[in-house]
Amino acid sequence: MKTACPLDCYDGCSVIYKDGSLEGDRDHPVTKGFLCYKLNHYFDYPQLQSAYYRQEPISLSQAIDILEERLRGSEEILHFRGSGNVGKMQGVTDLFFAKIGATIASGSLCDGAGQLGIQRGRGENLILPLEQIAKSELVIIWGRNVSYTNSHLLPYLQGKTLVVIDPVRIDIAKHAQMHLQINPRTDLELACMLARFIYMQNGEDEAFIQERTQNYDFFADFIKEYRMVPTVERIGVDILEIATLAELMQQMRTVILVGNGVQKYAHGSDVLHMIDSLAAMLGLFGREGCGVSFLGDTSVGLEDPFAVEAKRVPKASVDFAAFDLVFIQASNPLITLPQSERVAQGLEKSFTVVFGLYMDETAQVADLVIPAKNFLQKPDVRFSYGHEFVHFMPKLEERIGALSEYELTAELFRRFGLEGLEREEAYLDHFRSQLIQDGPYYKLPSYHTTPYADGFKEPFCFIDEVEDEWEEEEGLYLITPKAQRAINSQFKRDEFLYVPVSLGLSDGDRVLVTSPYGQVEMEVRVSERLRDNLVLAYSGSRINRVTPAKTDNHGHNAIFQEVRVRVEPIS
Ligand SMILES: Nc1nc2c(c(=O)[nH]1)N[C@H]1C(S)=C(S)[C@@H](COP(=O)(O)OP(=O)(O)OC[C@H]3O[C@@H](n4cnc5c(=O)[nH]c(N)nc54)[C@H](O)[C@@H]3O)O[C@H]1N2
Ligand SMILES: Nc1nc2c(c(=O)[nH]1)N[C@H]1C(S)=C(S)[C@@H](COP(=O)(O)OP(=O)(O)OC[C@H]3O[C@@H](n4cnc5c(=O)[nH]c(N)nc54)[C@H](O)[C@@H]3O)O[C@H]1N2
Ligand code: SF4
Ligand SMILES: [Mo]
Repeated sequence: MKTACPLDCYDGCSVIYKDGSLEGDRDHPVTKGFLCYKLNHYFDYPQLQSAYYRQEPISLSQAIDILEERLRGSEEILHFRGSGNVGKMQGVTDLFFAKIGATIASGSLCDGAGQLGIQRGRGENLILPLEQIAKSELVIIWGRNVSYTNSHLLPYLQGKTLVVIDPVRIDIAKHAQMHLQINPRTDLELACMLARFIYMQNGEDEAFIQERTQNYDFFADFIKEYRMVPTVERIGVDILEIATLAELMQQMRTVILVGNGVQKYAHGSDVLHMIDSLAAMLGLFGREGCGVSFLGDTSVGLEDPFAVEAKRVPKASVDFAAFDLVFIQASNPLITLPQSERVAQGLEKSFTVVFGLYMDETAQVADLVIPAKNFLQKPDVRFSYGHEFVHFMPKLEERIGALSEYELTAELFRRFGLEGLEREEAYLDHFRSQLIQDGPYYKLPSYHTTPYADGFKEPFCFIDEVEDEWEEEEGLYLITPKAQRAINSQFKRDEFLYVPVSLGLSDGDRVLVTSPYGQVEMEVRVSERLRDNLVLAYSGSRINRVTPAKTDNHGHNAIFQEVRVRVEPIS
């Protein structure tokens, strides 16, 4: 039987389920027969076998009784839904929480800043289909660690000219023709310098600019405001490398694969808007073998039956202490939210319910833990931000003692005497009816072989100002990207602090990492892949003890890397 991986990943693999084991779907254009560590080891990580009240096992029906009683007795309720499973049916719980007047945590811990920057230019963040990546000549991998987070794309990159832009010498950089190992947080400046070279060489696509864009003159004035010598110095790479890349981009069919890495900063949306503006200047949109691919917006043209009106607070800076009851679903905020100490204090003050798969850190401190069914035990449908394919996930296993998101919602509707919940199949059909069917596959409603070939909704709007209060600060930059064998806090985490050789530390040393937001003790691994001014700790480690519980300039997205840290050996 076919299903799909439920994890928050570009690849959205198609999975064959046979006699209780999981295999990659050989016929699928993305999956090509292999899965990654996470799904290959899915059953090695023990899932909850019971509900718990204050750490004592209880029955599922007792757990729901307690939940009901607590919900009825609470005035301020927060629904906090993460991305432990990205199936669409996760959203069904919003229907209940909106009906009882709860606040819903929204905004993004992830790609929200970049998404906004793209919308400001192109209007919509359409997914770049794989066929266009296949037709490209030059692929610029910009702040995306494809070998770890997007490994099914690797076959599509063979034979291309590869350029990597990343402060870390990531694996794919070894196979690249160029690696611009820039200083962290200088992507906007780099895109600006590339645009300057193209402008000076009259390399822009005049017809495209004329027909499809507005305000190009403002953009041209704006990029001239950045003085070349100090800007290149700040970026920290040779000016010749920048000039060479600008030339390659003018000569070749170019695809830019931008990842999450560039936008974990206060001005994250401006970074994507600038990269998009650089691409628009070259006419890379709506053209074969060209385009900018970020984490694509799967909601374009999709009517979501779970969209609700509710009070909202941004996830990154949420104050759990302000709520009597916090209902956490598919998330492990004690590890994945910034400023962990603040998260812990907030959760301590509220009645915390965790609805999840594992006895993770947050479940360990929760008052009530309700086991969720895993992706094999409930029907669902998943979209992916990395390609156009949509997968249905039938229910393949029976499971008692756990609930699906739909089942919990239905039970709460019943207990609270609410109306308006449709049958589970009706929601799945609702999604199905909006998809494009292409042979054996379903594709996104917004799928187009060459996105933007018919133009943008409004003419492309170039960036012409930037709000950024960056200042030179004491301390090391913190890079906190995705680990190879984990999905954020799930599966095999990597707990080390990676430091450059220049710090004079050795493998196994213990250090105290400090920032204005907290501190954490970590074990060191020395890495030759890092620039001297940065340290690296993966998502899923305890590094969020030092990251800021703040949002980007638009009050929406987390800014995990907007921080400098001190690293001191512990003797
Ligand atoms: N194996 C694995 N796969 C995953 C995940 C996981 O946890 N593990 N998580 C999933 C999720 S939720 C997401 S959002 C995606 C994200 O996946 P990616 O888009 O790959 O994002 P990151 O791993 O956060 O960062 C990617 C790269 O950005 C670089 N970087 C950091 N700061 C900067 C900077 O200032 N400038 C530039 N140019 N580069 C920078 C980092 O060194 C890193 O190589 O991955 C998904 N896939
Ligand atoms: N330092 C640092 N922090 C980061 C990031 C980073 O790069 N660096 N990345 C951020 C990003 S991009 C993201 S997307 C977030 C993700 O952070 P989270 O949303 O917290 O996601 P996970 O850690 O993947 O999942 C947490 C829990 O989901 C539960 N779960 C899994 N499947 C199901 C299910 O089917 N149903 C239910 N009810 N629960 C389930 C499991 O119990 C698991 O413990 O982390 C953010 N935090
Ligand atoms: S985590 Fe990503 S690469 Fe791994 S099986 Fe799931 S979709 Fe595929
Ligand atoms: Mo994410």
